[in-house]
Amino acid sequence: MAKSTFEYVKKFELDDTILPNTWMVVRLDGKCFHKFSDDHNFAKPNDIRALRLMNFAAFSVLREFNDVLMAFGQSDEYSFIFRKHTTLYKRRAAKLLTTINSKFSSSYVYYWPKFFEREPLKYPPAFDGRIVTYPSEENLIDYMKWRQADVHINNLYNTTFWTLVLKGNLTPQQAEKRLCGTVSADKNEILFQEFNMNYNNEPEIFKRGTLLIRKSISNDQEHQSVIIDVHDDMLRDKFWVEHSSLLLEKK
Ligand code: DGT
Ligand code: MG
Ligand code: MG
Ligand code: MG
Ligand code: MG
Repeated sequence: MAKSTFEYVKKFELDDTILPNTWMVVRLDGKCFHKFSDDHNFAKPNDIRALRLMNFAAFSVLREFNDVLMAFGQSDEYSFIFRKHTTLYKRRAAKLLTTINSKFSSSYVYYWPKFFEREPLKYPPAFDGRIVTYPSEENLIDYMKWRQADVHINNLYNTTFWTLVLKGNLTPQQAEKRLCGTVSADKNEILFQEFNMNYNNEPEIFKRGTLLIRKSISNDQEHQSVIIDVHDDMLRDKFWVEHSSLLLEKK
């Protein structure tokens, strides 16, 4: 069939192919989850249902896209790391970002009732997304460390803040003032001295977020790959030595 006279419009589509052989990271983040978490009565500071739902939605993404090596989630965000040499969607940025985001977002809604049995979803949530490329393994590892350090800082603050409010009967304003200028050791000390709480005993999922990785399991008959969730400390270089195979290219 002859080309239509309209077909030239296709030329307006710009190329957004990402550089080959680089680490691509898609990070999604809930839109206005400050409000969304209030509207859906999330427990403070951490709602285990909400975290498990995020993990399950990310799990659906990994199950569908084999080129996603691993994913890391915390709070209302999730990062997906593609294998370095992936040619999925010819490495077109918009195609990768939008497909991952919509698979994640629709899974979040689809599986909502599985985790929030008695809490109906009041309106459809949205997630923003970005795709960032890292040229070296060192940069990628630092990215993972950056996101996990963020969990630690926020969770220690939030845990102390909400303990002061819920158990110490301070107003949010008083709790904020109390924590102003404090360092990590001070917060650990407040929890321990005043509330007999050892921060170290808080659940790992709250302190460290969730890393989804693929693990191969083999017995005599067959090899299979499963997706597992771990809450290891990625800030220790030891983690990356022990898990060096994570970043190795499987051709
Ligand atoms: P954004 O991302 O700019 O559209 O705005 P937000 O409001 O989503 O802000 P963000 O992403 O910086 O912070 C995440 C918010 O989600 C934060 O206000 C706390 C809330 N959130 C996330 N997980 C939980 C949870 O497990 N429990 C509660 N109570 N709130 C949570
Ligand atoms: Mg944000
Ligand atoms: Mg957000
Ligand atoms: Mg966030
Ligand atoms: Mg199509």
